[in-house]
Amino acid sequence: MLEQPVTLHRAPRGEVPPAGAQRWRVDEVHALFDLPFPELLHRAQSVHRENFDPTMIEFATLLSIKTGGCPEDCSYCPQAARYDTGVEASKLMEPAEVLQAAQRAKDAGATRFCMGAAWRSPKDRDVEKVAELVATVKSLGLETCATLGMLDEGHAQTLRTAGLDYYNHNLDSAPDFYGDIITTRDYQDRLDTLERVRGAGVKVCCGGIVGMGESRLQRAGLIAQLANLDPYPESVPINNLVRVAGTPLAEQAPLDPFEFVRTIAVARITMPRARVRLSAGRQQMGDAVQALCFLAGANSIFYGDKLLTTGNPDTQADLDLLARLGLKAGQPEPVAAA
Ligand code: SAM
Ligand code: DTB
Ligand code: SF4
Repeated sequence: MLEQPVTLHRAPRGEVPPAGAQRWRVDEVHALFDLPFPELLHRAQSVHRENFDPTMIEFATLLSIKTGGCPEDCSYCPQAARYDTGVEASKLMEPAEVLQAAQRAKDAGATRFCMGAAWRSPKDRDVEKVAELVATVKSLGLETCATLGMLDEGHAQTLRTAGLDYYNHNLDSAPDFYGDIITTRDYQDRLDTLERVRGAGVKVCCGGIVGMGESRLQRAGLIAQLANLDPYPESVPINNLVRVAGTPLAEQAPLDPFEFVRTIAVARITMPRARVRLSAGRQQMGDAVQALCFLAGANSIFYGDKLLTTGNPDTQADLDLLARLGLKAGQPEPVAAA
């Protein structure tokens, strides 16, 4: 029998956790990352089964409703105006075009539709227009999600009223690595937006990117931040860096794929009832690694031939992969607590 030194769900020394919150210390999360691979996967799969039908995978389709020309300096991002990536800036899409794309996504089997805009933060009139898009997409019976940058007071409420189910705003990295990646806004700005989203009654979709040159301890730091949000996000996208020519991270050495799988497993263990999404980077990943991610507790993917500006596996390849693995597309809902 292996020694099992990792204690789950402990409060930080000397602190009483708020009611309902499960506090994770970074060293506890790091200890999960350090477990032998089969042990980590076994734990993650057990947690997954306790909380979800482990054969059900969410299909979320992305649409870039406003591409490129962004004033921010996120080192990974092809849409930052300051990097020469070949992405052309475009205006906000018209409702009829978005409706068509959402209908196509629905017909192809998606249940969630996420609209992304390359803004630092939207203006009031942008939010009004996106609210119209949200209502249009919602009328098709799809779950709606938007990612528009930082939100002001009132913006989240307007979107909620229009029918927004989720707002995506990622923490992206551990706090102590963040400054190496982005300088034009800080970690606290992100936390503030997440609080406004929560406050408006919109569900939170929040995750990060791995493979940007961070250490394992910093990956643990990112997961601890996410897991300690109170409550933790309903939806957690884990992105593997897509290395885009022209961005400062274009030449970053790829992350060991098993380390990506470990990140998914640790997210599942620390956020047992979240939808954990195997997000950007699938096109570069291979089927076997994706299968390991599902085993590690991923129960959502971005589905559609494109992410925002970069590629994603063809829809048919994903349908084939699910069939080969005996998985089914649907909306994973946490099972009732025993
Ligand atoms: N502009 C808004 C913002 O930054 O919040 C919304 C769109 S932004 C493209 C959404 C997320 O996409 C980022 O927070 C980041 O996690 C992810 N992302 C962007 N470029 C990526 C890349 N090259 N590889 C992996 N994930 C990426
Ligand atoms: C998220 O966490 N990943 C998505 C979505 N939320 C908006 C975006 C991935 C973008 C990958 C690079 C691109 O296609 O531009
Ligand atoms: Fe702009 Fe968002 Fe890209 Fe950062 S991640 S450069 S804010 S589009």
